[in-house]
Amino acid sequence: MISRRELLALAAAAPLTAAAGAEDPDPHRPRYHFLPPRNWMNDPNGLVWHEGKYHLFYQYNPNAAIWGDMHWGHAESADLIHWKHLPIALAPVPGGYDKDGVFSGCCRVYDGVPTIFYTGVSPETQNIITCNGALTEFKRYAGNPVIARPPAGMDLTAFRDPCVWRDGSEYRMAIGAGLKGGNGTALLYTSTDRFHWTYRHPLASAAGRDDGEIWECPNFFPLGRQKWFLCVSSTGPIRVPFCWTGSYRDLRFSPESPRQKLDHGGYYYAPQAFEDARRRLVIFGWIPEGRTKAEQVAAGWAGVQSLPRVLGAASDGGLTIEPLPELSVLRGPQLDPKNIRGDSLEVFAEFPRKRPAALSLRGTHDGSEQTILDFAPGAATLTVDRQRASLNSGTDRDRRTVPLDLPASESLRLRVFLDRSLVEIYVNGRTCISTRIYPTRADAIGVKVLGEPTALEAWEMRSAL
Ligand code: DQQ
Repeated sequence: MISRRELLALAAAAPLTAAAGAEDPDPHRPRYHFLPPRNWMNDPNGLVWHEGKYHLFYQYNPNAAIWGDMHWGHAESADLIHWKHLPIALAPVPGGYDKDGVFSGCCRVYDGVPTIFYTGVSPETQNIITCNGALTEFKRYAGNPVIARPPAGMDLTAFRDPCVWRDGSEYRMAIGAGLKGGNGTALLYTSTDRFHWTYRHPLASAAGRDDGEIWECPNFFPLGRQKWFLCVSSTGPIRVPFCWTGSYRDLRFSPESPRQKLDHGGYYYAPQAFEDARRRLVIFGWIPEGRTKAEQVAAGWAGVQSLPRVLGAASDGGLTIEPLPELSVLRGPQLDPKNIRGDSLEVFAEFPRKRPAALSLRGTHDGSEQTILDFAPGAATLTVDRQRASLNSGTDRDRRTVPLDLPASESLRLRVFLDRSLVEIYVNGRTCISTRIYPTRADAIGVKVLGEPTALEAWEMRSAL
């Protein structure tokens, strides 16, 4: 284990500009997924569309490529794909209610005013900041904290990450929480003016330990005409975003679908959803690194946002998850299916449902490095095999088998977005798997397709930053 002091020393020695671009010498740094120019990023925050621009804020440590000293970084975009970095939006105020960190939260536009609801620490309190139209000026509400402590009599392990919505003329807030010795829960508050809040009861709670001991970063949104969507980032026994679709009546959410993992890769976490300009429910999630802290610090950056994903209601009551269709603007030259090579690609492959199939990515000529996506038709699983993903034994190298929601009547449709050290896999618009790989060899750019694809298309991807 490397100590925090050693890490900070390494951070001080790390290059301060690991900026992306054509001359970027860092072979692992993604080119079309969002990440800040340098240092640490985790949760997406405050996603909002206002005055013709999308705003993406994010948990940011401006001092090092490790978690700590939480600020809100900021970027804006016209299309959710190409981002412009803006100055840091929010910093802890010494001696203030967020002196130990500006934690996660959301941004909503009420009466024309972009309004941020977020958690200040410590202790964890809920606070409000209002913004100008360009979201470049931030004014702390004089009455902060608007929720200064957990509900009376509740012993909590966490009390953070407010998600706010409107219900008629009133306002609602769900706060991520964990009951000491108990389960994760999302606590529901109501307000008539969005500044004064009253605790009601849990909006929803974990049914057991398996659903999580703390629920972080709740997301609660209407989905289609009838349903609501709840997603929480669950910690312990596994750290993963769980979601459900269901009904919302009398200020309570009742799940009507089986619990679904929003991503099966073991990295994606703390996603945040919002309604985009076309009223689609779009979600971004944080994808952390899969290598040692020392390597992250030496690289000078850590953490990537997923591509924007569009959520929808499936006919069986579950969720559909698709990459934002406009991402096709990033497609460069289409590649000959017999000779697909590169570290920055989109690959679409369709296979018969009943036959084995596999796709190998980032392979060297001798195969000593490669990552294999292996479909087992009998079990209807996809195994992501990273055992040879990198010759660097300090990187994550495991095999993970993911159950697919794949009826016998459907062919297997794989859409794979490879962005150097990041792989995002979409299977039949229902299952997502995000993983990290760090090949060491310059010739680790080979792609091989095994099986009998009925369709195979690939494109080089352009940089988005
Ligand atoms: N990250 C934030 C918290 C949140 C956690 C702190 C989830 O607000 O609960 O950086 O990754």
